[in-house]
Amino acid sequence: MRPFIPILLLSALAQAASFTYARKDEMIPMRDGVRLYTQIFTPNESAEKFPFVLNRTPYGVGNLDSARLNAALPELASEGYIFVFQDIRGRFKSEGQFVMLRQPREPGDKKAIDESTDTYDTIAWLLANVANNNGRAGMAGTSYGGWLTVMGMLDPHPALKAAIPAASPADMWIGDDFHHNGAFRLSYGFEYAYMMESSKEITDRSNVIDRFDAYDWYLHLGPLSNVDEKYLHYKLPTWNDFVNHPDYDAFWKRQGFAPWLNRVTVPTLNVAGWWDQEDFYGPLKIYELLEKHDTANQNFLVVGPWNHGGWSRGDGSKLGQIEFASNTAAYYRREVMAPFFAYHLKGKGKLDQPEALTFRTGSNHWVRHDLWPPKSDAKRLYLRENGGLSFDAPHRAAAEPFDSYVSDPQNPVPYRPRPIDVASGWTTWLVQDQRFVDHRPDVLSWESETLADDLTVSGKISAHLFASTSGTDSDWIVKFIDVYPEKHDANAPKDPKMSGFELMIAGDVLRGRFRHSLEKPEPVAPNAIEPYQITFSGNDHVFLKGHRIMVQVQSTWFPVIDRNPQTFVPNIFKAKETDFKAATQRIYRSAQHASYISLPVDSSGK
Ligand code: PG9
Repeated sequence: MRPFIPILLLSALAQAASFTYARKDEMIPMRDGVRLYTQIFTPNESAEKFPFVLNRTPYGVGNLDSARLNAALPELASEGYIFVFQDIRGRFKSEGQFVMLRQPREPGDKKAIDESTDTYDTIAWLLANVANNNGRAGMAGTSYGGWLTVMGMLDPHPALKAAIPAASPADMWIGDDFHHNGAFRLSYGFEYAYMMESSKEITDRSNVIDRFDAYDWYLHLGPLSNVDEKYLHYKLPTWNDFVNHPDYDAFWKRQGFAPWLNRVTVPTLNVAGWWDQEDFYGPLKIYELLEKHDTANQNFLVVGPWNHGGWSRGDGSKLGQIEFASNTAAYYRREVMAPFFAYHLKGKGKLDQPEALTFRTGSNHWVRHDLWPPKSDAKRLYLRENGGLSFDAPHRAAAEPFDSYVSDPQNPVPYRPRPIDVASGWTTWLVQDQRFVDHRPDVLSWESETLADDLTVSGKISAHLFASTSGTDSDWIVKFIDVYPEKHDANAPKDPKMSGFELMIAGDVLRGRFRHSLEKPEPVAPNAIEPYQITFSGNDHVFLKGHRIMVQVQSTWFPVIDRNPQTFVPNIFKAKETDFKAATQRIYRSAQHASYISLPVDSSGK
């Protein structure tokens, strides 16, 4: 896990600096008297007036100097900005109290503070107290910093003229760091709460995770109630929130952005990575919510082949073993991010920003869209007999065909190969070759014939299962996979080590108890056939000629997702050891109950 990007944007590509920067540290007062620690870097040998670029963080602003700033942010530093880095309330050197993703204040409450008012007050202070500013400010940040950027946009200071929120979470219960469709992201949620709330700074999680294989550690932990009993002792606010809010209640809804993003206040460039292991739902959702109100065409989307923060460091030519044939991250920083700020903050250049710019994986090129998701034809890919996948629907038959497996919470499917080292592997697990579980008896796979032509999928893929469980609750995990050709095939990969590689293009979990309502979980009747649907956030991918398509279904993904006891209990955080039971799962593939994947097929030939 690498849950934080300590500064705004990190880049390995230092380029010649054209400015040196003088640093000044300030304690900036907020409207309630709390003072926030802020480092301000001003270009020091120019008469020109500069805009601010503000980055606010809970991870500590660090200790930059001019040379390191130039090396870390070459594309912006060489242009000349006044860079401002700030510790948010209650973190590191700032005063006040930290609240995890502090909920936005009630509209109209003039006395309340939130991250939006702290941003406003900071910008007001900067304008009044920093010489040579041009009266404009931009904001940028990744993940928590992206979320803080969106908060700054809610009720913005009039000087805020552009925002680049990257990988901002939008809803921690539906699709970002802490839960996915109601299933708890155990390893992330536990470790993050521990690291962030044990002290004002970051606490090392290896203080608690004392086995090298985190899979083993979490399995030995047993039911989630042991987290408080053995380690946290009811002292961490975020863990207490997890336990006290197991369903999609007012707490999670209020923390999510949906009610607040009801106008586009500043030009906004939303940035996301296809293989972001933390917050991929968020940026696409924020773009979608803002887009409904974007009458002045100021809301844009960029998605590249990146993991969490991958746009901000390195060249982006490769992720894990997957190669992209160009320097995608460097391209984004140079051709998209830098011109966006230069145009809006300095009035420089022309803006050539399409509505959505996505890197089409598989064929490896950038595509400009007028609309996201683009118009497409929904095509159904059916789960068929003998582990087949086909665009032809199953025929009607007297018996109900299905495939079956036993899901055992005592032996959950690992989400990445063991040993799961908390210090490495997290950032690339989504591009891990899925062959490591392919033949487990509790992971079912269906595979298409070899594709005779390229198949382009652009937009939202969704999985539609008809399934039953012998238990009374169950998780359904669906992985949608691009299978590379074998080494002797006509279209064999150039690198023989990639032969037969199983690359996950989309994967997610649905906790069965929430199939009808996210607010009110319901038990499942044992062995009853029920429909389950997972809608993935988005893709732009070409399954190349010679490749095959695979779907995998399983019911555990451990420890990234906590174990469903498979026996319905009102609150899984309070389940007992004896509630965890093996269950027999069936995935149906009859004409009456045809399980399929819906694909947004793009035949435009872009
Ligand atoms: N994914 C991290 C996070 C964001 C917001 C809340 C909790 C965690 C991060 O990288 O900042």
